[in-house]
Amino acid sequence: MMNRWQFLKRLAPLMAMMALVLAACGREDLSTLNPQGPVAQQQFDLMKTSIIIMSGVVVVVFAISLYVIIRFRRRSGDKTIPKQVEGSHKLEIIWTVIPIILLVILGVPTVQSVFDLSKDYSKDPDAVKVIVTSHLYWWEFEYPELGIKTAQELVIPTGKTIAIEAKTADVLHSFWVPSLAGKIDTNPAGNENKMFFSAPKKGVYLGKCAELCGPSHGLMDFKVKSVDPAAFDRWTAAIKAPVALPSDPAIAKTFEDRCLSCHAVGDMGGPAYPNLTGIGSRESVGGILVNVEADDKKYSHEDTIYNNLYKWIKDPEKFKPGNQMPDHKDLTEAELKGISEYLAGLKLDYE
Ligand code: HEC
Ligand SMILES: [Cu+2]
Repeated sequence: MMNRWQFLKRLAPLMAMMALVLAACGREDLSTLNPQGPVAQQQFDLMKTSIIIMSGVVVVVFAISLYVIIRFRRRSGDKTIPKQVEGSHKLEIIWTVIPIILLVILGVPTVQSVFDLSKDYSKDPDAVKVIVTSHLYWWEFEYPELGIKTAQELVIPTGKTIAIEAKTADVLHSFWVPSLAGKIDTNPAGNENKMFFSAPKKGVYLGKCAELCGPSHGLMDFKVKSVDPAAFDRWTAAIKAPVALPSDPAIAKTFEDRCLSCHAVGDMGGPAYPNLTGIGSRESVGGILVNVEADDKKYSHEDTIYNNLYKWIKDPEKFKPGNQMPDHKDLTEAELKGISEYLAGLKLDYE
């Protein structure tokens, strides 16, 4: 038989792994433990209430067990049968009533929150309506009342309720912005799920797909960017403004033939793939190639956007295995550079 030490030794790698996994969950912007909006706050409060109650139960039950184990252990030489308490009304009432009280304390705020958080804001004239459509492996955000369709970056005004209608274009995904609200599944077969959230503070919040959907599931990132309401109005105007083709006619031709068959910029191109209008102002390319300045300042923000676009356009498969954009390794260096420069320059002036 395994002795205790061997058992612990076998358990050690598992423990180490769990510690690592939990440490990775501690990423500030991906944590439900650092709520940044009222919906996430309410959910966090509920978690705290249940954890406090459950920890209390654990402490009390363990304390009583320990006491009983020590106090009523069989002492050497003692052959008597202990006093039998089977059918004790007093004990049975105690261990029925206490859990009922605890469940009520837990149940009341839970049910309250369930109703609060399932409110439907889709008809509320003050809410910003957004239809979220998940695709293998990108997110589409449509603002039906504003006539805007964009991808990968959900821009919202601070303080406003955002009424989400979530659906999918293919398989089951789940829309999740941990610091703002819990998950909502995007179900196949045309069914739509609703949720809402708001962000009182300006900021960029990381979102994830929370339902295993394919090889690039873990790379299906998006951002929620909250800006003050005046900046939001500037954004809605800027993203609807007309966009010109690349000024070099050869680059423009390649861009039209090779990219606008799928993508849209301004009022040109197709609606079924990520809309690239304003991509030069986004926080990332493809949700995962983040456009931040390198720490050593070797590259500026501009260079990073350009570099990310260039890398992505040439070989998207390298960054998101199984994604539905073809590679463009056949384009000439001049074409790749020209198109990347053009897209990096598609900026929206709103902040
Ligand atoms: C067959 C359709 C198709 C063609 C043609 C295509 N793309 Fe894409 N593109 C996609 C899809 C699908 C995605 C989303 C990939 C993902 O993230 O899973 C995408 C993503 C992108 C992104 C990232 C978008 C974002 O929101 O971050 C850029 C930039 C892009 N494509 C540029 C181009 C350029 C430039 C061309 C032409 C050289 C091109 N694409 C041709 C389908 C296409
Ligand atoms: Cu997914």
